Formats: sequence, C-alpha cells, structure tokens
Amino acid sequence: MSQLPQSIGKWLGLMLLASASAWAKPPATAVFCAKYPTAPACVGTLPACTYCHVAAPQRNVFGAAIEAWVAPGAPRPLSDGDFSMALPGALGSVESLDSDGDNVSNLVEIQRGTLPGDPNSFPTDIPCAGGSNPQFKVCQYDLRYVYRKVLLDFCGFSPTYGMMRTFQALATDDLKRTYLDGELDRCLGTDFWRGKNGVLWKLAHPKIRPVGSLKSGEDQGQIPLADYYDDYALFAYSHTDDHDVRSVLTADFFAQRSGTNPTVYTAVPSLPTQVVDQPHRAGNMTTSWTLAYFVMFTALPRNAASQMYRAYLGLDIAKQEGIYSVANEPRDYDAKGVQAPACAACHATLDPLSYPYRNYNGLTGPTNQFGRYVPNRLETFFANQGPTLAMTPESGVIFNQPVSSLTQWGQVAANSDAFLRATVTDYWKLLLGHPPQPEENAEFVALWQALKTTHNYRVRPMLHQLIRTEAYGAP
Ligand SMILES: [Ca+2]
Ligand SMILES: [Ca+2]
Repeated sequence: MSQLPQSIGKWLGLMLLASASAWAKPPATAVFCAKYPTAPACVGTLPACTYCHVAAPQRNVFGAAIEAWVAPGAPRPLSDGDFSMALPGALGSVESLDSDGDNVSNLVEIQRGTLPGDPNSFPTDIPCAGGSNPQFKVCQYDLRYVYRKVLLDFCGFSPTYGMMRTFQALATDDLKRTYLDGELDRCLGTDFWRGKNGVLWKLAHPKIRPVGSLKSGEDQGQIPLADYYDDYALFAYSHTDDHDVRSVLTADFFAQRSGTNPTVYTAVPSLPTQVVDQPHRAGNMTTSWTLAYFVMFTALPRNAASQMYRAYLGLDIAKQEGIYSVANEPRDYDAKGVQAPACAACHATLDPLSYPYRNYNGLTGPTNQFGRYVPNRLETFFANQGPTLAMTPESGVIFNQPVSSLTQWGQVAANSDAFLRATVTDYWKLLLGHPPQPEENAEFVALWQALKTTHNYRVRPMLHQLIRTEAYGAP
C-alpha cells in the first residue's frame, strides 16, 4: 500500500502539468478504475498518464481511440462532469479494438495489465501477441519450420542439411509453398503414412480396437475370430487417394491391401473374410471384426452402437455426449432395467441407436452364422430371452432422425457435422499434439467445414489446408 500515495502524487503532478488540457482529465483514472476495478493498473495503484497519453495532452493510439467516442460532437473542452459521464461508454466502445496493433484487444490488455497504447507491451502467453514485431516470431507462420514438420509428421524423418538448403534456396514464399504441397503428397504415399502399422493405422486403433489373440488371417492369434486388417484397409482406403472419407461408414464394398512402398488399397466387391451381404453393409460398422468383437453374444448390440458413435462421431454417451433423447424411449425390449432413472437418460438415445443392429450377428448360433446379417436374428437365436425381445424394431433414431436400417444410420452419421468434426479432430490431435484450443477454434472450424464444402470429403486436400494454418505452422 506504500506505493499508493506516491503514485497518486506522481499522477497529480502530471495532471497539474497538463491542466491546460481539455482531455487529460483528473477524473479519468478514477472513472477508468471504477469500470475496471480488477485491472492490474487499478489494483493498489492508479493508471499512469502514459496509459492514454504520450505526454499529456497528446494522446497515444489508445487514448485517441477513446477520444473519438467521448461525447462525439459536443463542444470542447468538456466539463469534468460531462467527461466522467461519457468516458465509461467510450471505454466500452473500444474494448474489442486492438488500438496499438499488437494482436491483443484493448480489453484483454486492460485485464492482463499490459499497455493498450503500446505495441511493445502485450501478454507474452497469448499466441500471436506482438503482431508483426520482428522481435517476436513466435506466432508467425514459418515456412522453414513447416517444411521440417511436414517431413517429420508425414514422412517420418527430419530433412537433412542438404534438403534444408535446397528448400531455403527457393526464391519466393510461393515457390516454397508449392514445394511443400509436393512434399506432402509424396509423404502421403509412403508406408510411414499409409502402410501396415503406419500413421493411418494408428489413427484407426481406437476405432477398431484390435486384440491380437483373437485375430485370424495374417498374424493370426490363438483364438482366431476375425481379421481386423480388413477394417484397417477400409479405414486407410477412405482416408487416401482422394476417396470419399465417408466410405468408412457407408461402403458396401471392402478394401484390399496389397504391396509395400507403396501400399495400395483397392475397393473390391467381396473378401473371403467378410460375410455380410452387400445390401446390409455399412463400412466398418458391419465388418466381421466389429460384429465379433462389439456385438459378440449380445441380443441388442448397444456396445457396437455406442462404439461407432464414439469412434467415428466423437460422441461418448457415457460422458453425456451426443444425447438426443427419443420420446417414449427406452422401451427396454430386452428387460435390462434401462428404464431406471439412472439409466433412462442415456438409453433414450442409446437404445434407438442400437435397434438397427438387431439383425447383425456376432458370435451366436452356428459358426456359419457368425458375422452375418441374419433376418429375424433375435427371433431365431434369442427366443428364450423374454417375451418382448422380438418386438425390438430394426428402425431406429440417430441425431433425432429416424432411420430404417443400419446402412441408413451410417449415411446419416457420415453426413453429419459430428463426423466432419471428429475426422478433423483426429488429425488435429495427431499433428498438433492436442485437441483444438480456443484460440485455434476459428481455423479448426474452417477446416472441418471445408472438408465437406471445398474438399468434397477428401482428406488429402484438407491436409494441405491444415499445414497452412497458423496453428500448424507457427513455432
Ligand atoms: Ca493491443
Ligand atoms: Ca499493447
């Protein structure tokens, strides 16, 4: 508190010097601090005149911005009373401006205790603060940094000194950007990115949830149930070569992997490892592995539905995400007690999501029925499981939209914003190491919207846009 009288004295002195001014008003600091009582400039002190002035009465850029809003048109000089009345509104009017051009708004600078009229004063923990000040390159998109990062992220190695020199020798930023696009495309063709156990496969792990001991085919386990490499193949197919990324939930075909360097994924009408008939296929939602592992022995495959909802749409019902309660649900056809208050809230969404799975068989009945679409599956294999089970409809509801089949479920899901967001979020987390932060939100939203509108559901051009974002390219 010992600071207070001293600073007031200093301030009064300056004010006296400026007494001829119509602007450097003694009430200014008091009014300012009444409006922003928690501003660091007001806590235990009062703002220095330099907050608004170069040297009173000459205003700095912040002071000048305010002045334009103080009783505009009224004859000068204003009385102290008129001035005090008009100042709070004027301050409010310039809060969202960045008067000194350091990329931090006046209000944030006031709240954070930096000077809104001085471009060399700004919070150091805000991305892009400092603007084009050459001392602070932290927030500038840096082509050299991006080149290094693209090679590391998409090709799996850092550029050599020679490569770096070749890149630096490119005469213009435009040439460098074109070069980067070429390098990105080259890396997207490597096995590091798209091959077996490559980056794309790792993106797919939490969706497919492989279990080595249950794997059939290549790399077979002790209890071979299904070959989930087919699921990886369709995922990688959907995310490469300008294929429609929605195929992962909508394909009525399969993808076959062949070769190495490059690894090639080809659409095929059938595979010996897959047994759902074509009209009932919905990409990775209906593979042998999904049905074996997520449907398994259950009558009503809630686990399969909630896994697809979480894995491909980013919505975890257990965390109260993606709740779209359907009226008069859950009906509890399988008598699991889901109408209990603690369960009903989630199951009013989850159960109608699960009904379209009713005829997709996991590991029930004879082995030649495993992983198949079996009409009347509940009636055939679960006849002794309660009187109402057979009443379970095949039609369901996703995002408040009624669907008559799982293939329709996949269509609605794949066309949703949730799918776009989840798809881009996967890449964002992979390439930036964290989910989109608040200050990155504008670029993130632009990206997932562009995946649909500009890029027509193709991942490759979306990635080209991603590496041009500030979030990706600023060290
Ligand atoms: Ca500023
Ligand atoms: Ca500033």
